[in-house]
Amino acid sequence: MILIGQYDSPFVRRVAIAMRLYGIAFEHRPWSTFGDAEKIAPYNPLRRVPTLVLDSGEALIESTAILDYLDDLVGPEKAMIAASGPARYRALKICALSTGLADKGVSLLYERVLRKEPSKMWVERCQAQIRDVLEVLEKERAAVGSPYCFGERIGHADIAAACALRFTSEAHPQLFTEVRYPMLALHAARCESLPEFQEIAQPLAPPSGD
Ligand SMILES: N[C@@H](CCC(=O)N[C@@H](CS)C(=O)NCC(=O)O)C(=O)O
Repeated sequence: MILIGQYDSPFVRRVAIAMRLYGIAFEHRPWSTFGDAEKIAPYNPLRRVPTLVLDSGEALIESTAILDYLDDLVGPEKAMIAASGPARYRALKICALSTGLADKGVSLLYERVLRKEPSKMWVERCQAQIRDVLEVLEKERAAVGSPYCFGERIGHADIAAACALRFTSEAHPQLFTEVRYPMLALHAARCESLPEFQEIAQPLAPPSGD
């Protein structure tokens, strides 16, 4: 399998970390969505990452759909999410809040680096969305005493949250501070100390508007 995308993307990173934790081998093509857009296009007309090219040549897109495929591959015992019931839909909600946080962080970053004059309305909206999601995630994390969101084992919700938090702290350091979100900071630190997180990391390299 070939995973396309750079590890400064919280979406690519969550997929790559899951693949490492599952022990699924893959080749990595660290193509940039802007600089290498035409290399990505034959696999994904949206020119977005992550894109996972299967051995059959078929390409999967969207981190959540890619993880769904990988979960199926490893089977329900190994899958890093409950197969059904409340534990599954709660985990999917944490994943959605985390990837939504990352979406808004990416949007806010593009607004800053790609536009000569950022839209004040859009910037304020993204900032409010980011702050409110962080507040909710902080409360959710504080309510759970276990090392990870759903017990002793790391899951997709933990990975999605940690990847989104790292991206937010690099792209918008003023929005994510340890003082304001201590439980999330603790969660991020716990995940980032794992070898898979340390190996699969890349400092943020935003596109430039030039
Ligand atoms: N919902 C997508 C989001 C992926 C995404 O936003 N990727 C960014 C890189 S961090 C990208 O491809 N940006 C280029 C673009 O949207 O044109 C997912 O979960 O895979």
